[in-house]
Amino acid sequence: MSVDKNTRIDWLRQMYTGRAFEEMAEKLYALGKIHGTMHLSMGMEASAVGTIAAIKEGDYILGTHRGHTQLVAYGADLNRMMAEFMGKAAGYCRGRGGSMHIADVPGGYLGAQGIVGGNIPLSVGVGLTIRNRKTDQICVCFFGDGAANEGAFHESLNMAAIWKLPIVFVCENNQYGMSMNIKNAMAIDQISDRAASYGMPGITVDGNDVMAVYEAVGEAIKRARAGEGPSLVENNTYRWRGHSKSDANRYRTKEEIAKWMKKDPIARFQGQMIKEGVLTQAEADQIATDAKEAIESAVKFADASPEPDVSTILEGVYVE
Ligand SMILES: Cc1ncc(C[n+]2csc(CCOP(=O)(O)OP(=O)(O)O)c2C)c(N)n1
Ligand SMILES: [Mg+2]
Repeated sequence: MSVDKNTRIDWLRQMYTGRAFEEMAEKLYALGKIHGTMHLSMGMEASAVGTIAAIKEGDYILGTHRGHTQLVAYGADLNRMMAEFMGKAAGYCRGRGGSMHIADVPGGYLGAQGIVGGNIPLSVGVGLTIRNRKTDQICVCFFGDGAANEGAFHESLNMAAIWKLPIVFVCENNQYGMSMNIKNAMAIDQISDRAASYGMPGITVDGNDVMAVYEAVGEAIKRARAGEGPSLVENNTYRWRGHSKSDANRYRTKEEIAKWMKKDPIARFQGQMIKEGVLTQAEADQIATDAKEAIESAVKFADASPEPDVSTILEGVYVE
């Protein structure tokens, strides 16, 4: 599949922006400007960007607790995103959602998800809605390897398959569910093998190769849009940081982390483009600088935004 130069440069920009957002979020957390916890996806950028590159306007995305680059790739406004992380009134959810519950429902990003696997049954509802509307929309549902061991995963894939719903299930297999390696959590080598038991196609791809992800998800989307039903795409990848902010990383070796850091999806994609002669090192450096500047400017915006007014605290509370 050939993808034009400008589109590929845009993917690189999105990956750099996702990385820069997380580097900044990590700093702001350490400074006490972001509260709660946070799950960083550094090292997994190609999975988010390659997947979202394959959707079109009007489609739906259900994100995860590790979804910052998913949001960036979706085209979230960085100012409103940063304000949300910092609990400010100008945030996407007026500062109430934060990293794990940020959503832009009008735009189609139906939300990050703090309940592991909680978005998988929701995607069945989204798929059913699309089918009832008779539009050609599709829904992409992200989740992790850990979520693929939950009952909700199995029930949802079964229902999506029997009803031929337009859903692409995207498993971001980063090899760990919290501190447990996938080898201790399942007896199969590929999560995509599970697809066959529900009667849908399943494929495992190198999740650090943005083009491979784009192609696999693109095929699955084509199928979903044509009314042929759901698919499962497994993006094999790795998170560089600990599970969350409270993780001391004691369950994996420095060597293992270093091995995966050598497979950095950004350096790899950039290196390919430079080798092909469609990008220069200077242009790549500029993209990286622009990404950092965009994030710094988002922090300025968020810093200047007021805290939500206390008088609004019950707005959006539906059960008292
Ligand atoms: C239903 C539920 N069970 C447990 C948790 C605690 N928890 C948060 S993230 C996580 C691990 C999830 O692993 P995976 O699905 O592989 O996603 P990853 O964190 O690796 O991106 C767990 C157990 C939760 N948030 N929700
Ligand atoms: Mg995982």
